[in-house]
Amino acid sequence: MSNRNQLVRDNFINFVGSGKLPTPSVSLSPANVGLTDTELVDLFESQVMSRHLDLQSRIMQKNGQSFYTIGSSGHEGNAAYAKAFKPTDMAFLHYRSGAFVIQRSKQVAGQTPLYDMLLSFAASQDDPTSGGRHKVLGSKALSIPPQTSTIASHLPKAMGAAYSIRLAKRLALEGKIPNDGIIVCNFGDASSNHSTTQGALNTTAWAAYQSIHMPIVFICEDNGIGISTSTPHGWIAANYKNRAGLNYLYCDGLNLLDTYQKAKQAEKMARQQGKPVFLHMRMVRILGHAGSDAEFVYRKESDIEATEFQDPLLHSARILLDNNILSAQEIISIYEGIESRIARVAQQAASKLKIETAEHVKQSIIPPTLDATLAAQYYKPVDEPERTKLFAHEKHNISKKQHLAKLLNWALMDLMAENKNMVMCGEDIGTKGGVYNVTSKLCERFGKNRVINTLLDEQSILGLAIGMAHNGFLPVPEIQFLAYVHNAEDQIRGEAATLPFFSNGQFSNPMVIRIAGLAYQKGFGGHFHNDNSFAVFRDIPGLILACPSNGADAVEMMRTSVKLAREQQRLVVFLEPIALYMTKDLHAEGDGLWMSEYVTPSAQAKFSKSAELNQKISVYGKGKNLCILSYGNGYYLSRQAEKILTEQGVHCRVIDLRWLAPLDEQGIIEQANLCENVLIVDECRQTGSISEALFTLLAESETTSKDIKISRITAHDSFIPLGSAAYHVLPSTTQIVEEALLLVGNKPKTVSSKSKAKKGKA
Ligand SMILES: Cc1ncc(C[n+]2csc(CCOP(=O)(O)OP(=O)(O)O)c2C)c(N)n1
Ligand SMILES: [Mg+2]
Repeated sequence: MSNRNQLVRDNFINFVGSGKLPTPSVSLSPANVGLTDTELVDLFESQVMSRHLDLQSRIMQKNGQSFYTIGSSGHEGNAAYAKAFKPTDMAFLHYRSGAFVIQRSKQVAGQTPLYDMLLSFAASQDDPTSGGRHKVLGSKALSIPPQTSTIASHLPKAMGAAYSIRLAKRLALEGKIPNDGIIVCNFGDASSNHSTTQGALNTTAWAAYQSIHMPIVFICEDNGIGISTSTPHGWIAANYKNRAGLNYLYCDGLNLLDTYQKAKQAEKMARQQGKPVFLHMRMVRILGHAGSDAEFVYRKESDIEATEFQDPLLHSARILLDNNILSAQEIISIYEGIESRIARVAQQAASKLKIETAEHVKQSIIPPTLDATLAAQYYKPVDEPERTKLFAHEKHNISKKQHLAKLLNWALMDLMAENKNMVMCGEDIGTKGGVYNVTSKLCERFGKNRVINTLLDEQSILGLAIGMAHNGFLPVPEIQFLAYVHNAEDQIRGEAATLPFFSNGQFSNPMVIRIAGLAYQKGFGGHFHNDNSFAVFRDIPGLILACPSNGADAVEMMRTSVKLAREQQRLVVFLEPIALYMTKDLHAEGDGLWMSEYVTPSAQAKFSKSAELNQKISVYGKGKNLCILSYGNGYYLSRQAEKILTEQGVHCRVIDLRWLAPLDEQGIIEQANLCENVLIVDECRQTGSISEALFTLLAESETTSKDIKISRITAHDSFIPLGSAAYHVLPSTTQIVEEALLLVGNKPKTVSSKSKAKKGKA
């Protein structure tokens, strides 16, 4: 043990032995706050366990047996509020919550928190939380979804989970969180400055301000510092004391009695009145930020010593002594007894198997398929009389061909009717029906509880969806434009996508995230409404990315996406090409070739059961001269090009990739192998676009025919300007024709050299 760790460990024994103990800031007795002597000793034991786990993790790290030493020292007071809440109150936790987890585990039979945490320090595959993938605090039995390292990113989902509790009741659904449950969510003082925290608190307060039931207790564990950066004195109180919609309480987190009392008050306010509480808790940080943190570089030794003297364990010892509950010797023997017990268990934990293969690491990237009965809990096909009512407003249109936006709207109408736990949320999706009418009439049919018009904050929209998914909903959030997902992408990348991985598949947050995007809007809107990059989704393990190019596919693919979420707990991003929403024609005005008839759910089910989970490419044409690989707008342009090429004697097949992650690799290679040439048409930027993956796939695959020539057309590495200038940086039908003719060896007839896009050749 390093000097400082040893010193903190020894100080406790010496100070308790000599009676040199810190002065309490409040004078309370256990009876005042409703705690018995035994309960107080029990809380103290949880604190000591948490402390010795921290010290042990550093011993293990020195021996090469542990790999993550951020601890809870100084924050052990969170044991007291763990006791104030029910173990079924879902808790989204800051990383300094060791004592909380230990205390909560005492409220649930059969728990072994010390062994479990030591297994996680040792990254053993027996670690019951993450299976050895990360040291995370979490437990299915304790209703604690594991949290990753990103500070503040758990607040939006905590807010969403809180909102979902009363929503479940209103919709008569049996949520995973009990109806009278509340949400507990703690975080640090420095984390409170993060925009993610601000967003989640603001959304909570915004809802509460309108008297919406938000049963949540946010606990700011204020130790006055974030790594090396001090929080201005008084900042947290000044900032949150008078915040509209939030109820501020303060407690001395070093004092178990004060903490328990205020936590009980907070609990009551949240549970009985459905009001959100901001519980500000004074803490200290002991043993530095983490094992590797050389605190003396940025703090004076006298400050460090003064902080160490405010050790919450010393404060607890004082309460036990002052109230004649334990003697100094009894306190010390609890301290030493727990220390040696943890050392023994640590040896056992360190000897347990680690993860030994890449396959094993990856096992929980994709969550397990849900038990069929559970998956069907809220699913029921809709009978014809009900559908007739549902579509009464469209009775004159329903049998006519329609464009993508309308068909998708109808598919959502049917899906909402079939899946009672499906809830949509997003900006302007309510009575307005969304910016492009895709959610038109849904709010009217299903009500404001199921089509939630949110405030303007993408992190909150996604957090709301994740939180609802934790409570058994099937959320379909909408991000209004692709460019606006980026300020919230961590909710998808760092939170939703990683949850099964870090929980060894025990937790999941299935959902379908609808995002309107891509370019070609006739020069309108400029870059942020024509964003042509989805690279941000392509490298997220386990995420499914769908992109339909036409209405018929949009209907089938949306049904598949919802089914993937409902039955396989999958996270799906559904990218909708805005420019094709209202497109009706393909080759000439009035030809109506880009419209389709609406296939009813029962008609689709008749095709075959597996067709519903079809994640394959689609193939148009049987030509062998050229295989065009594309998607979205690029596919639409390629279909135009195909007609021109056929007229010039070049016979094509045009592939719509449809599912951009994972790619239907086998289907792509099979089609490519049937042709002499392959042209990839990618409407996204050259760098980071899926054309890179397609080129690599064809180049790397041993099954790709050696004789195929491959070329690609992409957009320029540029943002999209307004007006006709947009088309200078985007692929066009003319370019596709030109490149195709060059590739197959025919001389191009119509070439527009100035709009030639970037391309690569194999
Ligand atoms: C989004 C994000 N930025 C930076 C970090 C690196 N980091 C980890 S902890 C921390 C300080 C957090 O301080 P505070 O919220 O006060 O919690 P404390 O460690 O004091 O309990 C920082 C900057 C991170 N984990 N996440
Ligand atoms: Mg702090």
